[in-house]
Amino acid sequence: MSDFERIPSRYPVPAIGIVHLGLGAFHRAHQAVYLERNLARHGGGAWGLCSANLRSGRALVETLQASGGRYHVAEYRNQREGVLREIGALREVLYAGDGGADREALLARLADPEVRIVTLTVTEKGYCLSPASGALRRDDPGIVHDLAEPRAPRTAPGLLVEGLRRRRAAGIAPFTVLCCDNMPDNGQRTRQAVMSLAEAQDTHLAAWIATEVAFPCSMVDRIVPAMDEAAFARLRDLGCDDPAAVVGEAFSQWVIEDRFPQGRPDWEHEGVQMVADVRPFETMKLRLLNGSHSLLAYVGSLAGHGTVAEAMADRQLAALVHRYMSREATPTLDMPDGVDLDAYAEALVARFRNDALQHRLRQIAMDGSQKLPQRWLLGAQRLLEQGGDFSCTALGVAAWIHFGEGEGAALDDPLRATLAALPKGMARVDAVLALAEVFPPALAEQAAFREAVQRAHRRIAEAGIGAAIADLTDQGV
Ligand code: NAI
Ligand code: CS2
Repeated sequence: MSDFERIPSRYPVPAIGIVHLGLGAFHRAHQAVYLERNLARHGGGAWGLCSANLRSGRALVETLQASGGRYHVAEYRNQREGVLREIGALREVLYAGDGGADREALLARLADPEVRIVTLTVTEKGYCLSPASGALRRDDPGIVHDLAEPRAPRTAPGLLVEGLRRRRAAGIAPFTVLCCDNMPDNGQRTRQAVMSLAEAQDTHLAAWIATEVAFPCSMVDRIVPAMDEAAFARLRDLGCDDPAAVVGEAFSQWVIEDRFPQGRPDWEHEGVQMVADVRPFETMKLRLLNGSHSLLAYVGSLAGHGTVAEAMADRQLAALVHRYMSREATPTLDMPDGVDLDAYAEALVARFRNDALQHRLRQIAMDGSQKLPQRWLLGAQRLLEQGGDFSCTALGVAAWIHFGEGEGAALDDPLRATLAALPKGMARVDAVLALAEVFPPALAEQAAFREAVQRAHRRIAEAGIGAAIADLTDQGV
């Protein structure tokens, strides 16, 4: 017997004050939910959403256009309890891919003076930045296009630049750019992409952006697995037959740097934390939550598991995560007074064990080249400096290398072609570590790091992933 609180969306149609790029599952289950609750409390208001997909998800856009932007979010506390929330915050839904008509509508919306914030969840690869350095990848096909045709951009950075150019030309104040992707210093990385593109086309525009546009950082957190048929079936059991619905955990957190010159919703009342410096919260989450997620994704996949909850039910993997959290992530964090990292880690373990969510390891394994720097490698550099242990991180990197070799050309990663061309077997380790856009040379050239990854890779090849895990967990944690 399930016990779900049902919350309808009932308030006067709000004005559109925010444009979102990247209408994916997480946007629908996180930012849109905070805005829904804010709009409901205000009885409408100025912060309605125009949300757009730029390159995929046309069918979802058409589904939401047919429903007037309405869809449902199921927030699972456990298998039987939660909240089923109707979302009415999406006032406009656009598909700007394939050079469609919606791209001009999106650009017009970006130039609308009523729009004062642009948020993004376009995945780590959507910013066209080198994961290790944060520099714009000028060889990215989308960037090549946008440099040649800046008035008809395809990439998220290109759309931001053209929207800002139109506002400047019309004497309209800029919008604030709020990145909601899992990147370190995500506001500054977004700024880096925008500035690099703007400088290439108009130094006066670039100078205006540099002085007038705010790019606050944010830490975002809610586990939102990709939908599958089983998830839709469980929603139908709740009486919710909605092809645009998403599911997530009950937990949700949003920590935002409070820099919004053109104003923002008073979303603190919905639990958003407005702070001066997001970085400690962002690093904590990226290394403890996301670093553990990626460890489970690669080691757990090699061990034959399919979901996070299944992997955490494996005693050895749970012990590996505990060792990684306590010995390798936590020692690299500098937190403000009052933050209890042990309690945060314990809460993460409980969240990972939530079997109401079918969070597939393969989804987390996606785009590893874009994720590992902020989840493991920056921490490993810190551990090396302080003489710390990084055995779990080395095992994770070795497992990622084995996982990628096994996937071959089917690897879901922007560097799939580069990785597929690398040698197989032991020679692959040095070749992968030599990828400077993923592994900072300062780390890859450290013999202690390189040899630890080589040892772990060899152990997996010769004795199997179970033995490699046991080497670390049977030592006790
Ligand atoms: P999703 O697959 O449902 O949506 C991905 C979105 O990114 C889609 O709108 C897609 O069109 C867009 N996209 C992908 N590649 C792009 C590119 N190169 N340029 C422009 N747009 C691109 O994935 P989901 O769950 O919405 O996650 C998206 C991002 O949200 C993640 O990469 C992460 O940064 C962040 N996030 C996700 C969480 C989750 O549990 N799903 C939790 C916290 C953050
Ligand atoms: C996951 C994240 O897919 C992944 O890489 O680690 O999307 C994770 O679910 C979120 O960051 C949780 O907030």
